[in-house]
Amino acid sequence: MRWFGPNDPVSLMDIRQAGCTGVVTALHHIPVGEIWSLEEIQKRVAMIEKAGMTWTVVESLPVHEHIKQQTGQYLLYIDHYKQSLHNLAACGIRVITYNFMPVLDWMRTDIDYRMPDGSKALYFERLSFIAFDLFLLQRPDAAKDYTPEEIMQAGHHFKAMSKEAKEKLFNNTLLGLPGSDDRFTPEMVLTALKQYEHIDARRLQQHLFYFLQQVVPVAEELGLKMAIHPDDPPYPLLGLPRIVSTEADLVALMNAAPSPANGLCYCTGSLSVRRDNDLPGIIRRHGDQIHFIHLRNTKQDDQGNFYEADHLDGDVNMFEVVKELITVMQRKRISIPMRPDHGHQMLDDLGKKTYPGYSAIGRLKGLAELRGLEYGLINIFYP
Ligand code: DNO
Repeated sequence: MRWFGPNDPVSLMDIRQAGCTGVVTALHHIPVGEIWSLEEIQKRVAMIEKAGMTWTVVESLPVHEHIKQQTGQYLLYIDHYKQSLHNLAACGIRVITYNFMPVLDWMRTDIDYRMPDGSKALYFERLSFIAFDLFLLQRPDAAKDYTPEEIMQAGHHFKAMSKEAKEKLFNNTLLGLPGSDDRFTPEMVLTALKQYEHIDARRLQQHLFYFLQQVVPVAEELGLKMAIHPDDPPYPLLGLPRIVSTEADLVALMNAAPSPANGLCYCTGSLSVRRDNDLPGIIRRHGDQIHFIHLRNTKQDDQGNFYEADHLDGDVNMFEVVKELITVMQRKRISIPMRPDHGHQMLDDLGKKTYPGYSAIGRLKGLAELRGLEYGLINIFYP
């Protein structure tokens, strides 16, 4: 399971009791771009080992915005990145997750979406998102990205919202920005977006390829596995390019720096929001390059709204996905680290404040279901 570090309200013991042996974490207190020192890494390793588990995956070693934009000190930040990889390898950590999404990481409009059973899920509502973009952020040129029909509907939707609802929408939408404990103003967000004014998808892709060509050989030499996380959701937002959304994107980035070290964080929750992504097929075709697995389900309607469904429910055929993953692991005789991604806020967690999607009980439930599925499949196909 993922652990956000000593300030995470979900403790290492909670994670252990959920049945985990490996922990996924990051040094969130180190500013993006700075070197992760041996001392800081070792301290974290010791904390996790004291709790009877091991730190198996880094999520994330974040990529500085200057690297994505190829501006300012980007060469220095790439050197720092390599040094952090050296230090992580020296501490025995092998899998490094990162993403190449400009400005925002994940994006949802509602983090308290009520399920019929009273539990809460994360939700992306397209009209709310359009209303945020047009009327709260007031991004110049935003209207170009939507149809007249969508703009009209978003206008009605926005008018019907209370002042509190608007404020909540604004804050929720910006939770995926790094440093989200701070309050953002529309001006701050618009300034960040402006940095990408002249960077289209092609250019951003070249920046990613350059980064990979620099970093992957180092990772390979150190015996590390790099795992890029797909865009969430997997399409352009707020005028920003997104280049890790489709199978073709994944193939292009793997071909840009061919190496066993240049691989994927296979995230079903992110990839499934595009209906043209063939999830089991991606495993069949690229299983050798999957270094880390996020299992999560989504349920989408025809308007493009989606919520995070129970792990075994929703649009992802989890049976097929887990079956394909087991096939890869059995063929290669390896175990690929997996974590249940997100979970509903439920039971005692309803009164607690945790990172959106990362309460304990919902993830524990997801993990238990996924392990049951895996156990059943292994016993049927590989008795
Ligand atoms: C959200 C996560 C992402 C992920 C990063 C990886 O819940 O899946 O924030 O950790 O994109 O770099």
